[in-house]
Amino acid sequence: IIQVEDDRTGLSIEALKRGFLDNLFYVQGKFSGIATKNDCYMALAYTVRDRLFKRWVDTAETYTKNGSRTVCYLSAEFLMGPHLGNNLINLGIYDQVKQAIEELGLDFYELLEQEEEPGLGNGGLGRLAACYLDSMASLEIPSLGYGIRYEFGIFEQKIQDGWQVEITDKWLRFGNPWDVARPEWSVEVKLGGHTESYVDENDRYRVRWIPFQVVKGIPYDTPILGYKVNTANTLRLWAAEAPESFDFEAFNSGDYVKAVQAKMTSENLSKVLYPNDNVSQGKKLRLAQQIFFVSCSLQDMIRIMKGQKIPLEKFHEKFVIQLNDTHPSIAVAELMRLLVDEYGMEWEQAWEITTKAFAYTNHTLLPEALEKWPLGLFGELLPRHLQIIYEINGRFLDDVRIKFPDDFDRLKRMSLIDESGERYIRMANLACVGSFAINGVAQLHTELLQKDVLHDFYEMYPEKFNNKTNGITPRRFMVLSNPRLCELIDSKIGNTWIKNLHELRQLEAFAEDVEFRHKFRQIKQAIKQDLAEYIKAKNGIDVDANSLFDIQAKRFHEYKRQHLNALHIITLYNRIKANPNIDITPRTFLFGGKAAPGYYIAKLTIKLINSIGEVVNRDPDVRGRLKVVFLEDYSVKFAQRVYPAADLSEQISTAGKEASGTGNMKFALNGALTIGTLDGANVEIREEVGEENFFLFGLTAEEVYAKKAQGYDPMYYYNRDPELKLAIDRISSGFFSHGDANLFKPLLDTLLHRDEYMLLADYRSYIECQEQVSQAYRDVENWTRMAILNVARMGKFSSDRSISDYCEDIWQIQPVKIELSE
Ligand code: 26M
Repeated sequence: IIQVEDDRTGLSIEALKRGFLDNLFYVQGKFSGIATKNDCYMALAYTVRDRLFKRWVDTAETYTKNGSRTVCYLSAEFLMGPHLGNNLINLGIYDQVKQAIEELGLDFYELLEQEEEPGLGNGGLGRLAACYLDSMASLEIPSLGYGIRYEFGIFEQKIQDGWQVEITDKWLRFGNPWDVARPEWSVEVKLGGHTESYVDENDRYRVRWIPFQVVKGIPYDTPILGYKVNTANTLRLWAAEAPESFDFEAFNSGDYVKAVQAKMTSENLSKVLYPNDNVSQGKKLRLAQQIFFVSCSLQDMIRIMKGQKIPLEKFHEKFVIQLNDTHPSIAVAELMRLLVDEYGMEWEQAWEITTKAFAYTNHTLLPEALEKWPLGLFGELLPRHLQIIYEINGRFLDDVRIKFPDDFDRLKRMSLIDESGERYIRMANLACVGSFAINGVAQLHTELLQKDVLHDFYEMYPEKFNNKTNGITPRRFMVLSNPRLCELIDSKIGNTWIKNLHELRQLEAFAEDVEFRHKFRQIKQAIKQDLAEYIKAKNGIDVDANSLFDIQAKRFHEYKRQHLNALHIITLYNRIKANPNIDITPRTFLFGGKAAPGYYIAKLTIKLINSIGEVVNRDPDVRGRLKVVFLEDYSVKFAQRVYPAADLSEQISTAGKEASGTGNMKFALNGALTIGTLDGANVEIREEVGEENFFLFGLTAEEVYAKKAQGYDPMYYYNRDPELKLAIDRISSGFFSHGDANLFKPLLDTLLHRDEYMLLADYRSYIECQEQVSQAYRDVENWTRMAILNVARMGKFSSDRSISDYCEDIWQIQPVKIELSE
């Protein structure tokens, strides 16, 4: 018999081509002659999607039949990045598909470029959630990601006259081939209104919530395929709509406009991602978004249990819910409400289940990022949850009193309600009380949580605390983004390192191999050349691919200290101006990242960097030895281009401020050396790669606190370090701002008079360390040796390792193998 491959599932070049042409015809409704690039991208996306569906359906069927224990990862953000390339990698058909597309006379890379990435996150926290989904699927862990299908994701960044300008991200404009709406699993979420008490038929005191508004949540499912396994888990994102039943009344009473308005208010809930990173503003719509996706998700879990005929009493056996920061922590109160009010469970039993179901990850030590909701606002939107929180709090404070008698200050600090002034609900306290596990995201971060931010909770529940150092997926951030380096690695140690990143250790031996070093260098060089061409095309700036590529790519925030990097650039520039013949190592300074639209100092820092670039890039004295380039609209897609091109990774946050960082890991894995402080995961990266392969500078977290306690005065450093003074005076003189001495004043004022993030204290140490970097870069062979050792020793930072640790220590969950049915 002749076996003919199916157009929907076949993996041969011919089947792939037929599948593509079929989808171009039936999905896009076009013939090749008039098909746009986007039509072709869509047809290709559907062709790949077709090949995922068998695995997706079989995975769902297996989990349903087995009633498998499942991790629910609740996150307000999932920063997934483009799906197409990643799915090709995980399916193991990248090369075949590339060939098929090329045989059709199309440019494969151009089609990959077409994808509008779902930018449904701000930065580290959202991207971590995406890496974890990849690892959970790759490790065959039954899991569901739950979040919000924002219509507008993180804004698109344009640079105009050196300033950031925000443009709405209309990522759904051309449709999304990767998700499937499941209106049949829609749920309703109540908002506002008031509560009433009543006595039920069994003489039990009950509460009923009469909402002001009901919003419908519609789930959209995206398959999350693991790497070279059959597991395809689900990312389920909720979109808000008005329920038909609700606008009926207004329609019938003839007030059509009012009815449509009510519809609009409902749809607002999933309209836009809040573009703040590491700061909470206490906006009502944000709280509404949180309860919306949390309630939808919990109701969905209950529906799944019913479908599998598992009694609700076993909720915590069926599901473990990981709270990605406090953003979904209202879930603690919402699960209590569902169990007690809607399913009539006794409080004690409901609390037992709830506190066995939740685990909480903290991602920040910054006080301004800790979520707290004004009590009034909270009660208006969630009157029933407010009562439940009071009840939880009363019982909790009784426990505190028993453990720590007569410690009134402690009670005030630990209360779920801040009553020191205007009253607030403290979401971190709710998350700590309602969870059985609490983790930080790097060793140092977890220690600081225990010592400081969550110290009282650590004393109350030491057994809940644990560390889970972050990780990144090597599939997206190596296999997909750096094929040339992967090919070299594979030629020496095979390709099983992709599933077990520790195997990269075998590369250590090749650090001493001249020929390997040469190839390693050639690859880095070629990638830098590509980026240089991109920069030439986009920014019109010539950059020298032989220069040291010094890159800082991350959100703009004062604690991340992009302006310290800027002070270094100015210092080098000043040295050249003082002595144009000075011998310096040529460098290209690249910056990428967005500032929160309302964060003035961060936006001014972007303007400063662009202004420095304007002067430095064209000053003939510089002779092209320094270039400063701002890379517009940094995104996951763009990040994949940037990491492989770096020689030097800037990880220069004030010690004690960056919880972990994950960009630091992506750079090092791609063979960049790090200049960094002892902050977040830098500490562990340095431990792994060896101190001789890491450029360390700056105060330690302890020294930062000690200095603050002594009464830190930035002027002390300004007055004593002539080079520092000169650098700052260059800015304040208006030299970089066409003579305008006022432009950067707000930035300089914070530096000279408060310097919350201690740039001036770390300046000299940073400059000296950068000099070591410049010297080291001149020793080409040794630099390459160090870079190879960085790659070889990054095994710990695979998100597979992080996820295995979560599974063992927190989730108590095992892999489930998926066999494909006939
Ligand atoms: C909160 C309230 C209202 C609107 C937005 C927010 C909000 C959004 C994102 C707050 C924080 C957000 O992200 C914080 C974040 O990305 N933290 C980073 O998490 C990474 C993953 O653990 C760490 O590596 C970074 O160090 C940490 O800064």
